[in-house]
Amino acid sequence: MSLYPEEAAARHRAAGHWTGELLDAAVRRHAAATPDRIAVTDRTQQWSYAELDARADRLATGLLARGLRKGDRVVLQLPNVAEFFEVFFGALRAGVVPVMALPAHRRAEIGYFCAFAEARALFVPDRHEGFDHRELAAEVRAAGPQPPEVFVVGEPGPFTPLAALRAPEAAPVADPPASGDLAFLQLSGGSTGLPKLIPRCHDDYLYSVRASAEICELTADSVYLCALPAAHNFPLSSPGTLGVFFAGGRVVLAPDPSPATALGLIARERVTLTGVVPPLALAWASAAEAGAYDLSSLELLQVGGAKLSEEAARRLGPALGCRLQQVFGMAEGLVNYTRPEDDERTVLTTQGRPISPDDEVRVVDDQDRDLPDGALGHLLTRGPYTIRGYWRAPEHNARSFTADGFYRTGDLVRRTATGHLVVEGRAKDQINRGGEKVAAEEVENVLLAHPAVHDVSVVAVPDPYLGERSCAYVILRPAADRPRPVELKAFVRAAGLAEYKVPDRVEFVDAFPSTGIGKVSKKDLRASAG
Ligand code: AMP
Ligand code: DBH
Repeated sequence: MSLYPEEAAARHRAAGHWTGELLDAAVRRHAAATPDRIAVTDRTQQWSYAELDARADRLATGLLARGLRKGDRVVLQLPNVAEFFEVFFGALRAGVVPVMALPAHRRAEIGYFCAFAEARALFVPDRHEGFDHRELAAEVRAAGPQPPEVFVVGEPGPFTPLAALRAPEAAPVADPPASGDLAFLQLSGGSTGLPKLIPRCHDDYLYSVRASAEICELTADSVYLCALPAAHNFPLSSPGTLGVFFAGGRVVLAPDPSPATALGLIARERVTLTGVVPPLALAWASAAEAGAYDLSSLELLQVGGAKLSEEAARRLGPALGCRLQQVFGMAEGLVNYTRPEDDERTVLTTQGRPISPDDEVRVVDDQDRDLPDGALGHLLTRGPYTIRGYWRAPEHNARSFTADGFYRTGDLVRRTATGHLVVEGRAKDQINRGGEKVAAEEVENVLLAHPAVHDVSVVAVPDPYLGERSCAYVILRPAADRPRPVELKAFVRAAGLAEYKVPDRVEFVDAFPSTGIGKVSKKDLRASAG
């Protein structure tokens, strides 16, 4: 099944955007040309391109030997360890499709991904940040009708160690994937009750990675610090780890993004670029201003995932002694960058312009009528690396895409005369908690199941550190004893949702403000937060 209309695919090939190569082709190339160059460094390991390439091949062979087939899905929940890329590339080479879960996900998310994607396998660490992922895997297995086989990086407990999946010798893949095939399923921050899966193919993703590497001027001397979770679209592809592998550079994996760890790694590993979300950038800036870190190798700090204020933007370059780049992207596709040639004002006050000359950007009013530059409107986009639909979600797709295939991003933007975009807000029902997206409906659905809750509305409230935090406005059932806010938070946690989705605040109200047509007015709720 093709992910793009044939006419569009042919155009992207003719333009040279889609090359027919697989996403990991560069790893194989570098392994042949410069086998001993280091590809990836984590807390305890250092793998050359030859080693990464060989491990990926052995893992692909191992997956097929276990009976997995091209097109089968697996859920990948690994933190920033070198094995993340062994499994990711190994799966891609076998044509097995990883679902890119985050380490912060818990029973609700992982269980849903496994069930919805009919996953054959689940990859987890033993423990990460004090949490035992083997226990999570056991709960997921107990809940589903077709439990995935669990592979563990580290102490396997009752499950299979990753080492057992590595074939002793790599064998050629009999039925290799094609560049237009589904390569992996990326996650959407979402605005609906259940998270959406984003089907990306080799052609579209590789184009975004390759073009990003060019825009960011990556070379074989680039050293990228991956401080955000490796599975996230920003550090994976903008240009991220895949961009660095494409250029033949080195990826340094930070076990956590704290200033001490990250700035220490930048100094020790002579990191040249990294990408972070705004609150993290500011925490690093404070630590750099206070501490004695040698950050002289750092050339570029990328900031994206949530809006960076002009005031914060002004601080970052001087504090970290490097150039700033704003990145406004989405796992569905479109990515915007400020460029090295942009003037200072543009870098400080816009979220960049699209990667590709063939990215189509429309800014429209509520009736989908195009607006002139400078006007605030809904951002719609279509292009050589923006999906045409979520995976297995026809009803949702009818709402999220126009009839002619533009993705409705849910972002409210202005376009400048130079084609740069300024993100001014959001129309989608989501909280952007410092780059971590929370779908209001997902949290509302959980709270509605609480016996004392009659109705609930989860909205974003401004926060000086994260930009936004979440607040749940709750109407109680008439006879209910008023639960304490911590009890409702614990209820969300107990339902198995990731910690970042637990409402930061809970407020009890008698009624919700309503819009003219009787819908809850989240705008008025947000305004009442104070
Ligand atoms: P997702 O669809 O989950 O990949 O999240 C992408 C969304 O993150 C975008 O649609 C924006 O709402 C938000 N976003 C990403 N980068 C930026 C940025 N630089 N400024 C403002 N919002 C951003
Ligand atoms: O927030 C995002 O999803 C994001 C931000 C910057 C992204 O997907 C990207 C760059 O590619």
